[in-house]
Amino acid sequence: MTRRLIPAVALCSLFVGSARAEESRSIRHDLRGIFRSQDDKEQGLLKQWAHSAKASSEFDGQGEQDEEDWNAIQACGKPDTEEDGDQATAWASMDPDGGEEWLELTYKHEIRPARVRVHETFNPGAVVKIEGQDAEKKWHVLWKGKDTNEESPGYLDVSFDPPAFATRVIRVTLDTESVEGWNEIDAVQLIGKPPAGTETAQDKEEIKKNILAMVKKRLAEERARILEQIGKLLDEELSRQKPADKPSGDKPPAPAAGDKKAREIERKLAELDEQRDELLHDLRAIKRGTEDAKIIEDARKNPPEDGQAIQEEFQEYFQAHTDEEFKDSIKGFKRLYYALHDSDNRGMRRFAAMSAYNVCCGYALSQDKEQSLDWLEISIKAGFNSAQDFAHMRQDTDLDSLRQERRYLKLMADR
Ligand SMILES: [Ca+2]
Ligand SMILES: [Ca+2]
Repeated sequence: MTRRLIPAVALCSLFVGSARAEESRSIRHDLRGIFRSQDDKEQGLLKQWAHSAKASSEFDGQGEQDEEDWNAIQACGKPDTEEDGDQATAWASMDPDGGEEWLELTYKHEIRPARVRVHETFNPGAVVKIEGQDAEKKWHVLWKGKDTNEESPGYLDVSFDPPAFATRVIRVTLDTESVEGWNEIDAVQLIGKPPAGTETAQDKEEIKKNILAMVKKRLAEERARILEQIGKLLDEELSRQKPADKPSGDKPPAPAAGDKKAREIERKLAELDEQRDELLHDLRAIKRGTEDAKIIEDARKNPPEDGQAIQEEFQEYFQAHTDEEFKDSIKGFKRLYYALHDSDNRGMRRFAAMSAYNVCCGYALSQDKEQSLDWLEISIKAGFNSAQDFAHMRQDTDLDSLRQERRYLKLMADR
């Protein structure tokens, strides 16, 4: 639930307040597209080709062929029979019209089947039933009916309501007498939902990563497009200006107009930089929420018990920081920050702000400037912002790598 809500809500808010309402709308529209395709993938329906198979009978070839020709194993993997006909890369039963025959397929991942696609490559139309096997090895009918596929190669493609059980094994039954000649099957795709609760944290991380990557790409494109537009506007303006300047040829050219233009463009560029910073800022906040999820949960479930415990933890993480064990110190200080930052107690909030500042230092010394600046901002917002605190930041050698950064200078301005 949250995995869809968090990015969707946060990303929509990214564009609120932007002066470029039209463009925001278009970006939002594209983002919705991105989310929809991501949703399909999520709901989606895992698609698999079989990795092993057996059958009621197999055409044994007569003499010279490869042993595996026409065997059930030929129905494993992706389709590899591209032309209609009696091809050894598809499964064929022993007899062409020997009554009921079945092909049993096993897949790598257990899913709740929702759709099956049978790639038929010779005399199609003989499939009459598709079943799934439950945990007790009982067969349940998933689909039963008339195979309406008339194309070869072609697919019998059937969808149905997923059963309650998940399975890796399905069985395709054919009435080989119903369609004359060998009824050959090249491959069978099983499509279905992974059973609830089997998605791993890694899957979620992967999904989030994909969304962020797509959004970042989209934002970069958008920015390039806006810059290009401004460039064009600039060209237009400048070419329009020349004839206007000529009549007043006696006088020195009026620098005021040009200056004004240049200033206007500089202002627009600064505005774009500002917007970009805001967007990246929000994106990093989303990412941070995911990356720190475990720490946040730990802080919520097992917060330090009392002032004494806080002091001790703080000391421990500070020691790690001094020992340049930044991974540990960052994790620890984040834990304290998340545990204490919304406390009612001022003293506790002070610890939270100092912890956030120490996270910033840890990142700065690990050469992660972006995260460091994020945490500097967090610490300032959390209350690490007295005149004394700012004096400390200016002198703290931990932050030396940040001194020339635009965001740093901005945070320090007017302090
Ligand atoms: Ca037949
Ligand atoms: Ca095949």
